Amino acid sequence: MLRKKLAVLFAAAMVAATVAGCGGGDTPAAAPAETAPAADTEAPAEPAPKEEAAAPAETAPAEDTAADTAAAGGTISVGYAQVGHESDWRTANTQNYQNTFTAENGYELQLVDCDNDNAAQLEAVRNFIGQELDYIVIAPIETAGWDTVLQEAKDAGIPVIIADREIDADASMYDAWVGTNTKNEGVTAGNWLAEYLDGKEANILVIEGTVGASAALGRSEGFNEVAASHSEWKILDSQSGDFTQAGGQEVMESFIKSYEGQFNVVVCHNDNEAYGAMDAMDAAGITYGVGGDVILISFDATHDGLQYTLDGKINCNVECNPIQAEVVASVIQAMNSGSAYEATTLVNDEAFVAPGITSQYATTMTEEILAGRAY
Ligand code: GZL
Repeated sequence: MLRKKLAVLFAAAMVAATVAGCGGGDTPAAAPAETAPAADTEAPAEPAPKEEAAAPAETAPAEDTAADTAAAGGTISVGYAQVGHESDWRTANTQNYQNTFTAENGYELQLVDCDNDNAAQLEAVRNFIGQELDYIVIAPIETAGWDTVLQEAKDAGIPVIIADREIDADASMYDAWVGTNTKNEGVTAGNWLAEYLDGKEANILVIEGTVGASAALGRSEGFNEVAASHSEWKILDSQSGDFTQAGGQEVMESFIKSYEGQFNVVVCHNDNEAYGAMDAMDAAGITYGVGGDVILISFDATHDGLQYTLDGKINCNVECNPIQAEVVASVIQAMNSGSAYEATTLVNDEAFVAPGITSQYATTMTEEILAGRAY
C-alpha cells in the first residue's frame, strides 16, 4: 500500500466539534486541537500543545483532493473494520462506504465484515496496521477493549477515525469521530411515547441491541431517563436481540411466554428486531401498531421500517442515519491535505410516526417521504 508521505506541517490543523443536526444528549467530547496526523518523515510535525488551538500559520501547500491524487497515480488506502452484516442499517452503511471510497474517487478500500465478532475486528485493525494503510476507520462492535490497538495504530503513525458507534477510550487515542447521538434517539422515543400515552399507564418490554454496543447503551440510557420521570410506566423486561430479526423474534417469543396480556408497549432497538417481534406477535395473535393492543417503537428508520410505519404497523420509528461515508471521506481528505478537520461530527437524525399520529417529536409518515429516502 502506498504510504502517503505527508509534508511536514508547521501549524496545528484547527479542530472544532461540529453538530450536524442532532441536539442534546451526551455527544463525545470534541478531541482537543490536533495537528494533522504526523507524516512518516524523519522529522515528525511539531505537535501543537493540545490544550490550546494554535493559530493557523504557514502550512505546506494544500495537497490535491483524493481524486486528483488518484489521477496523479496515487491512491489513499483506507481500511474499514465494519461491525458485520446483522441488519438492513448495516447493509446500507456498507453500501455507502463502497459507493464513496471508490478507485475513481482516489481510494483503495479494504472493508472487512467482522461478523459481530470483537476478536475478528481487532485482528482486522491489526492487519490494516501491518499493511501500513493510510487511514483506518472502525465501527466498533463494542465500546470496550480499544486502547491497546489504538496505541499500536498511533505508534505506526496511522490516523484512526471511529465511525457509527462510540468507544470507551480517551478522544486523544483516535483522530476523529463521525456518528449519531443514540442517547438522543432514546430520549426522542421516550418523549414521543409520553406524548402519545398522555398520562396513561405503560407496561413496557424492551428488545435491546447488541450487548456492549454504544448504540444499545445509548438508546437504553435515553429511553430510561424519560421512563424514570413517569411513575405510571413500568419496564417489565429488557433483553438483547443482537440487532437481528432472528434475535428479535426469539426474545419476543420468550417475552410472550412470560408476559402475555401484561404488556402494551414493545421497544425494539432496530428495525430488524421489530420485524422479528412482529412475526412473534402475529403467531401469538397479538395486535400491534395503530389500533392494536401493543404500541410498537423501533429505531433506524430504514426503508422497510418506514414502510411498516407508513402501514401503521410501527407506531414510531426513530431514525439513525447510516449514510456517513461522505463525512468520513471529507475528514480523510482534510487530514491528507493537512488542513482543518472536525474532530466530532454528528450525523442528522429525525423520527417518524404512523399516519393519523401527530407529534412535536416526529414527522407523520407519507408515501412521498418514503419515496424520497436514500436508504
Ligand atoms: C447505530 C448502529 C446500529 C443500528 C443497527 O448507530 O450501530 O447497528 O441501529 C445496527 O441496525 O446493527
